[in-house]
Amino acid sequence: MTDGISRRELLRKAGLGGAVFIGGSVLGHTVQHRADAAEGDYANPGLVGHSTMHEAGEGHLYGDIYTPPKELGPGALDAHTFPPPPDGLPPGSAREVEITVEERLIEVGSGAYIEAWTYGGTVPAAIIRATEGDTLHVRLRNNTGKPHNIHFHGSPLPEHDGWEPVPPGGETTYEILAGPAGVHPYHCHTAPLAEHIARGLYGMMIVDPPGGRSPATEIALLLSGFSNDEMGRNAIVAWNGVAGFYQHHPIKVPSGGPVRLYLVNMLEHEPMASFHLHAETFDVYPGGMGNSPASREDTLLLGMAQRAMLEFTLPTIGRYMFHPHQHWLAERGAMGWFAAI
Ligand SMILES: [Cu+2]
Repeated sequence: MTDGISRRELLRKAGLGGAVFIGGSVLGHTVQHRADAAEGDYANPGLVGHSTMHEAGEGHLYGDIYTPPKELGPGALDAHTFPPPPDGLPPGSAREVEITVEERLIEVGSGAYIEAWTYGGTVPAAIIRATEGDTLHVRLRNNTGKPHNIHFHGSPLPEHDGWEPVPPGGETTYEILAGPAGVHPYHCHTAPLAEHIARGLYGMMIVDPPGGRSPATEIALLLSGFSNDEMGRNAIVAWNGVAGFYQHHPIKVPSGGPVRLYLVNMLEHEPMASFHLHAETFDVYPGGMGNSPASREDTLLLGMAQRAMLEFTLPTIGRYMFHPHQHWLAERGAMGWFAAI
């Protein structure tokens, strides 16, 4: 603040607000970030209202920046945090999946709203689960004024690749052969692709091997970000769509019990992100594929659309932090906790 006038107000008065802030975000992101924080005056994505991004620096703990929307209780993200269990249908079953593209105003952090494009009204979309060899008939209805579609990763039939736009009001049905066993993203593939993803059109498909996997507490975490006109791309970063959620509502797992984590990076505009776990290491199955782990790590680097299945055990009761090891991502909402109980 300067004489009661924020820097942003000064820039706006000078007619420079947007341009200077965009430049600042590219050339001096951290500095601009802290200057904004000192003002306590964060603008928001979507770009309605103001977030409660706290002041950075002394007096605040690592990751204690975004708070989740107050209406969201501890179980609000359960459908995304805990994947639906396998339903027991025999391999080779046919599955019907209905997905509608809808525009929604979504609160991705307390007071921070994004004008989202969604599959089924949520960001991320609902988790799809199938068994390798199943056939999915995915009926997509586009209830928006813009073309959209769905492209599935994995090995679907090339004629159902999903890149062709589905026009406003249109619909199509994709026939997707589920596989290989692993974890695969699905997302809109309509140009401009970066915007269609950054606005929320993505989800996770878990494909089980025939016979299933060993018992474990299963968790799903999808990393993505939300833009902001003044701070630039990915002003907010979130696991499962809500900044700061798992910092305020730790994911409970049984201490000493096996945990299986399905991890997907859908963070547009960033060449790399990572998942780092404190106080324990994990087995890595790249793409969730393969029958034996490729490595043992405590930090896993993931490019855009890369994913992995991690297996680990948290041996003792306590809190175990997780976050991208790109701290400017963690500090924008992607720090969280496992609580081993
Ligand atoms: Cu789209």
